[in-house]
Amino acid sequence: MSEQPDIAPLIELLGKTNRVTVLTGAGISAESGIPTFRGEDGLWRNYRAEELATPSAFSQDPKLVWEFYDWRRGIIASKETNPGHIVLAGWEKIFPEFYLITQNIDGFHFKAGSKNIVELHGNIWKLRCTEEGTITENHDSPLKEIPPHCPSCGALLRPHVVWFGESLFPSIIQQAYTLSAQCEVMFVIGTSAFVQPAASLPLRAVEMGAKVVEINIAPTPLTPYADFSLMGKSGEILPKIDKNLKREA
Ligand code: BV8
Repeated sequence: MSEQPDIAPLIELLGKTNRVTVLTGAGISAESGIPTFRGEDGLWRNYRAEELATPSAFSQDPKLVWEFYDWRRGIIASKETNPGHIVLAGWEKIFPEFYLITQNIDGFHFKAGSKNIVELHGNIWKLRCTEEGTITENHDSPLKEIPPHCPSCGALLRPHVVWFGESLFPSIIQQAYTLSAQCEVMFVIGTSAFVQPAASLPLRAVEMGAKVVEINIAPTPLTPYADFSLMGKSGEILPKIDKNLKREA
C-alpha cells in the first residue's frame, strides 16, 4: 500500500464523533472487480455508460440498453463485497448516528450488511414498470427476457435506476442533503465527484461545519475541500482506520 499520511488525528477526531455520514461511488466496488464509470474498464461494446444510461437511449433501443444492464448484472452477480463495504457495515454499530449514501446501484452495501442506506441512483436488481410504476426485485442473471415486460400489464420494464438527464427522487435527494448537513464528519469514498447532484452533498457538509474525509486513489474536484485526503484503495484504508478505531475504543 502506498505510504499513508498519519491517520492519528483522524482517529482522535472519530473517537469523539457521534454523527457520521458516508458518500460512496463506484470506486468502493472497484476492488470487488466491478468496472468504474470513468476508469479505463468503463466501456461496453465501445459505448460509455453515459450514452446508454439515458431515457433517450432506452426509448430508442430498449433491447440494447437492457443488454448493457444484463451484462452489468452478470458481472455484479459474479463478484463479492470487499473489506471496504464490510467495514462500513460495521460502523453502523460503532457510531451512534451513522448513515450511508451511495451513488452505486450494485447493491453491495446491502450485501455487506449495511442497513441505513440511501441509494441515490437506484438499484440494478430492481425493475420498474414503465406504465404502472410498480417496482419488483429481480435477480435473474441472465434475464429470462430482453427487454423484460411487466407480467401484469405487458408494458416494458426498465431498470429502477436514475438515468443521466433524469431527476433524482425528491424524497431521496432531500434525505441525502439532510444527512450531509447534520453530520459532524462526512467520508467521501471512491467517487470522481463529477456527477451532480451527488457531488454537491459533501459541499453541503462543509457549509454546515462538518469535517470531510476523502478516500480515493486520485485527487478529485472535492480534494481541496477535504480536511483529510487519504490517497489509496478504500479496501485497504478503511480496514486500517477501523483497526485503529477499535484500538482506541
Ligand atoms: C439531475 C445510475 C436534474 C445509472 C448514475 C450540474 C452540473 C453539471 C452536470 C449536471 C448538473 N446537473 C445535472 C447534470 C447532468 C448530470 C451529470 O451530473 N453529468 C455529469 C457526467 C457531469 N446529472 C444528472 O443527469 C442527474 N440528474 O441532476 O437531474 C436535471 C435533469 C435534467 C437536466 C439537468 C438536470 C442524474 C445523475 C445520475 C446518473 N446515474 N447511475 C447507472 O449506473 O447505470 S450516475 C453514475 O455515475 C453511477 O451511479 C456512479 O456512481 C456515478 C458517479 O460516478 P462515480 O461513482 O464517481 O464513479 P467514477 O467512475 O466516475 O469514479 C470512480 C472513482 O473511484 C474515481 O475517482 C477513482 O479514482 C476512484 N477509485 C477507483 N478505484 C478506487 C477508487 N477509490 C478508492 N479505492 C479504489 N480502489
